[in-house]
Amino acid sequence: MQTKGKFTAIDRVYDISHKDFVKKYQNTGIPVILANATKAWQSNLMFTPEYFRENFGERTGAHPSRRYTIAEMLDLTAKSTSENPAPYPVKFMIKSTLPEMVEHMQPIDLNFIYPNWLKSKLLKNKLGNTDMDLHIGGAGNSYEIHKDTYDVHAWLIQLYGEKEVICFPWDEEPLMYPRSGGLLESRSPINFTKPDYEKYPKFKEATPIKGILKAGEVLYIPGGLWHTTVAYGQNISTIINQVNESNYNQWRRDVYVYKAYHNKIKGVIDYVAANVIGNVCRIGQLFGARY
Ligand SMILES: O=C(O)CCC(=O)C(=O)O
Ligand SMILES: [Fe+2]
Repeated sequence: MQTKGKFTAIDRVYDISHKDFVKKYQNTGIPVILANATKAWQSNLMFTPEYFRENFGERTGAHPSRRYTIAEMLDLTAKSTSENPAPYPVKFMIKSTLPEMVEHMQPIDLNFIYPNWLKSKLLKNKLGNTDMDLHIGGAGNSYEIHKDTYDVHAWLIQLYGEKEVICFPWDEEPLMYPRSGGLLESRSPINFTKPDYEKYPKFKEATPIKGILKAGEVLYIPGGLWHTTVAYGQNISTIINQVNESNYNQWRRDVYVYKAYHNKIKGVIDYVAANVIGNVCRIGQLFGARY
């Protein structure tokens, strides 16, 4: 099943070199589904609900309302419906809360997510999330329409089940009615599955680019692109963020804009830090460092 209406399909590629990916998708800002990408992992389809329940059932993740355990989320998403959806997203942080998973996700960059300056030790998890959010969803769950904080590139890795992924063309930002004020500028008030066209009439003109992301597949979402997801059944996914030369200028600008909204001085300090980090990574790369 898919949301209805006119749309273009997201490219799905089965075999592409890193070089061609960079040329065709990363440097041009086009989203793409890499259908074979998790084959780089030895057991790419091992991350089932049973695996999570047996190994991490009692570990917890955050939702604005309260914390939930993995076992609770597996129960809630198994019986989730569009009328009565499970809470979503509840964020489980893989590296800090489920670190045992990481050894089964090698190479973590899937031989595609590099260079990634967020890996630089200088960042220490600041100025962009370097942990990996794990999301357990169910039928009726939809993420808010948004673009990612700091314009990072995002790699949405589908570990189990499937969900619909929806991106919007670059020039359609005004049709998303971005909220205002710091980070909120990257969030839309529109409910994708039940849009209020009276309140947000321009959203009718949006022309989504969509696809169904299946277990083992990976969606590349270029930084700054508005997107959302819709689930029709139980599914589990994770996200890796990336910054490199291709989105560095946008990332640096956002670091300033978002921080300065709350505190001008903090904005300037972080902007200077972003400059130092960018130049260190750039020079490191010239000398052969692999981020
Ligand atoms: O997993 C999803 O539903 C979407 C996640 C996403 O876009 C994000 O975490 O920024
Ligand atoms: Fe996102």
